[in-house]
Amino acid sequence: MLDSLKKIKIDAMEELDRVKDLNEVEEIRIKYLGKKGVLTQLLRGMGKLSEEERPAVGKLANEVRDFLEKQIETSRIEIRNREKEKKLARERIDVTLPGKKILLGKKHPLTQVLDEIKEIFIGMGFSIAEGPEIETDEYNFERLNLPKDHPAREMQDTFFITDNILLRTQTSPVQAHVMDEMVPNLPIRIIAPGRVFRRDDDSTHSPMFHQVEGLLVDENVTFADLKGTLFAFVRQMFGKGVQFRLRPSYFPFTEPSAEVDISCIICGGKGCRTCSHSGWLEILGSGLVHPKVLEMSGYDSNKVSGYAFGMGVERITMLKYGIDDIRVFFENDARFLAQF
Ligand code: 2U9
Repeated sequence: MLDSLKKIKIDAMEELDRVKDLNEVEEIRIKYLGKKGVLTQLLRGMGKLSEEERPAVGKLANEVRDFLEKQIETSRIEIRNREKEKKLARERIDVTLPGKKILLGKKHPLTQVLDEIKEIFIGMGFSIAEGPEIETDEYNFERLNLPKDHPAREMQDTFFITDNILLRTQTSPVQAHVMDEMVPNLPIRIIAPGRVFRRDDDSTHSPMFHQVEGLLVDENVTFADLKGTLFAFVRQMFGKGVQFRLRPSYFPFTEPSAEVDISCIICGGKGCRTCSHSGWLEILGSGLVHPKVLEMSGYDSNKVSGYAFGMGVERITMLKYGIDDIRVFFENDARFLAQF
């Protein structure tokens, strides 16, 4: 029996030397170590052995089994390594193939336009001021010459939180805070970009939208300064060829007040649906700061004057890109956003 065990070991080793793939290794394992395998069968016959013979045969049988198990595992590892090397030798990296495109996110169109607006005013010496989106009635309305019973409050249907706390309807309270901090220093030259909230909801009005409002306060500020600044802005924003006009208007916080129109950038001024066939597009409101507004912050309106303006970022973006529904900005549809 000892001889048979030695023979099994030699036969199995010879067969293992010739294997070509993992399947053949498995066949050898089953043939020798499987339930009906040669070694297993032989061990079953051990019962017939005498007490003296048994320990030596048992010892050798265990050794042969351990040895074969190790050899089988070694063969497996060798075959896997050989296959890996063959695969690597076959594989060639084609450096002329186009690379995989990495999808990069980009800025939302409103952020792009807001950044452009900021850049233009920063270029003209303005600083950026920011403030809270939740405001008091005092700063959102009263300090802008809109007392509690003022009819112009109707123009800004408001989300009130309590009688005196509200979601700001404009960014003007930011400018009022800045004036409080600055008084009596001059000049004030700021823009206040940010989110504002009104109870409005249709294709051109959203309950949340973005404004940029500007304020300049100094000695001897005139309407000509306002016109020059806004004209410079319009030319940088919409191009050199665009026409520009001021139209008298009314705001409680400016006097006199004017709306700014540009020649329609869709039809060039000939008249189309976007400009309601007028040839003009209203893009911002403006005026000289009302003396009462200056006085409420502690400035002497006999010595100091200022101009202010305001624009809706959504409206500017819609006009710039010919978008006719404000809601697309907030729907997060990648097909829309990918176009910018
Ligand atoms: C202070 C004093 C005056 C800001 C101004 C406008 C004119 C204006 C609208 C444009 C479209 C708001 O987004 S919109 O609906 N704004 O027309 N805003 S003057 O005047 C100020 C601001 C702060 C202390």
